[in-house]
Amino acid sequence: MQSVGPATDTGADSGGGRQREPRPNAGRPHQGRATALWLVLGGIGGALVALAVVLALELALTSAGEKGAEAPRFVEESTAAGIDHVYDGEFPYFVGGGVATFDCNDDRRPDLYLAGGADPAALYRNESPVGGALRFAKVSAPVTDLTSVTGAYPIDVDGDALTDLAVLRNGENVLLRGLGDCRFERANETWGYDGGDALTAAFSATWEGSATLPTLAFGNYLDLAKAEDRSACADNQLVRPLPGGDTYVAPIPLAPGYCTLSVLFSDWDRSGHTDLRMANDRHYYLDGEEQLWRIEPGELPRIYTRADGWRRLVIWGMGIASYDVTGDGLPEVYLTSQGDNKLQTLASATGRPSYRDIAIDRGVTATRPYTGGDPLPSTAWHPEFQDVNNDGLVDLFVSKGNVDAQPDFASKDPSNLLIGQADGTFVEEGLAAGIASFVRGRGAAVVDLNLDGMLDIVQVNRRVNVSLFRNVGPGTAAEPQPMGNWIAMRPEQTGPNRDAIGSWIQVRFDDHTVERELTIGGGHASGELGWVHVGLGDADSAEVRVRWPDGEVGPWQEVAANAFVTIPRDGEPTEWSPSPTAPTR
Ligand SMILES: [Ca+2]
Ligand SMILES: [Ca+2]
Ligand SMILES: [Ca+2]
Ligand SMILES: [Ca+2]
Repeated sequence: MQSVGPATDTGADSGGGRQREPRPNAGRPHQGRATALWLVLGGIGGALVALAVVLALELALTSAGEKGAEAPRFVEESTAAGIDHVYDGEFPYFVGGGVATFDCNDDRRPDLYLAGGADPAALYRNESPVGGALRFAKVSAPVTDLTSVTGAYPIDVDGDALTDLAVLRNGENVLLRGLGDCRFERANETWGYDGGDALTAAFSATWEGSATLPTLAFGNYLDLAKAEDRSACADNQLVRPLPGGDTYVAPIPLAPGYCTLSVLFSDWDRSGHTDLRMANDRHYYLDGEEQLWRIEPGELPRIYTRADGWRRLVIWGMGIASYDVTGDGLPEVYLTSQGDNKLQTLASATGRPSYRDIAIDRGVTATRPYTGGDPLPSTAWHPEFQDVNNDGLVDLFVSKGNVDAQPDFASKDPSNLLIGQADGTFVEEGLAAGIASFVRGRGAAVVDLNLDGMLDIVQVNRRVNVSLFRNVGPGTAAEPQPMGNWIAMRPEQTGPNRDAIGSWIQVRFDDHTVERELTIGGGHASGELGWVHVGLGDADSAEVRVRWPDGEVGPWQEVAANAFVTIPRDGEPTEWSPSPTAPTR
């Protein structure tokens, strides 16, 4: 265990202004290749010619490096890893198909809970050796093998340090209380939660004020009792705890609902409290739009209106990803849809929720398939910002796949891996990365499944097995190679909200600062709880600071790169090393 003291520079709150000498790109693969080539050519004589060749090669590689960051390679190995699971069923299981990634047996490896639609959901325990091929073991139990599951989100509802699950269903939603060793118990009655009977595919949660229990938001899709009526979207629900209590009271309807498929509590204006964003599917509503609800503790929810600055946006809203792409401290919002996707940025710094679209500027519209030859528009579901090549620039994964057999949309519709560039744009690298396939993707997670510091991808698919992509960097399945430095963090506090949801983690390295908001919600029917990953490029250390959910800001603390670090609220960052092999019971 290694802990490190506070960094010398406590810096200004805004961060990012501090300059350091840029590091030389020592250890970059192309330099090794160039040196080897020089030696070979030198050996066969004509050193001067060889030098010229090397210089030209270096120049070409350098300009290529400036033009575009490299994508890592992914190896698909779900069957070999022991996963045999489909998301299946006719309408209404055309939407949903999520995965919850979280640790259920305290080895800090992310385990998987996979929605099955009409088939049972399944829990898989992660038995992957560190840095090795992925391996999972199915954990069957009646309490988790529920049918009619559309998605799930991990959350420690009762603050006992055992992660619980919010299971979303066509029918009654179920809260599962974690008991350890990947066992769960139904907790709807214990916590006073009425799971209702709606078709739910969206979830988010926030801790309001000093409440013991989180406030839960459920996004409901069609009202199936009135499904013949095209405007029959179900209302959504806000579920708050009894003030000062440890049970829930009757849900508050969030009406009108516009066939919601993703919801997210986020502090969009950095005011210190979170509001509730909703992505809604225009396929079924008549006069609907995207929505943002103001959620003020102790007050009834209120929809943001034109008078507040909210602008009407009508899309086939499927998924939400929130991340500060522009680096000004305010998160952008990526919204998946059919055809073009949106990247919303605040139109002004006035604190009004007026957004404009910068998806075209940044190269993230991802409108049509990039390979496979299908000319029709795409159908996008789960978006997620993560740094998959550890170069310090965030990348964007978007799962894709036809709703079922919609003729106006692409049937060969590969998921996207948009690699972030130094100029702020993104470049499609799904094909080079090896994740291009024509399965119908749904929910997903970009998460380090084998604890080697490279983010892997799990994607739930309609009717066919889950896709499980292991990130091998520039290497191969047999010999993965690291691709850049990284840090994986977990803030922890005592009391309710142990995972410090609502925190902002700031990571400062080289000449920039990355900020990440800890949220539960968004995506498409899929949630993650665990290590927060930030790529560091060539930096061999970083300074880390947490703005805790109540607004208190911790000190800058230096941490070494390539480590898993817990950040306790009242203590120093502590390195954690995984045991090389996972427990297998
Ligand atoms: Ca685990
Ligand atoms: Ca718990
Ligand atoms: Ca990157
Ligand atoms: Ca990995």
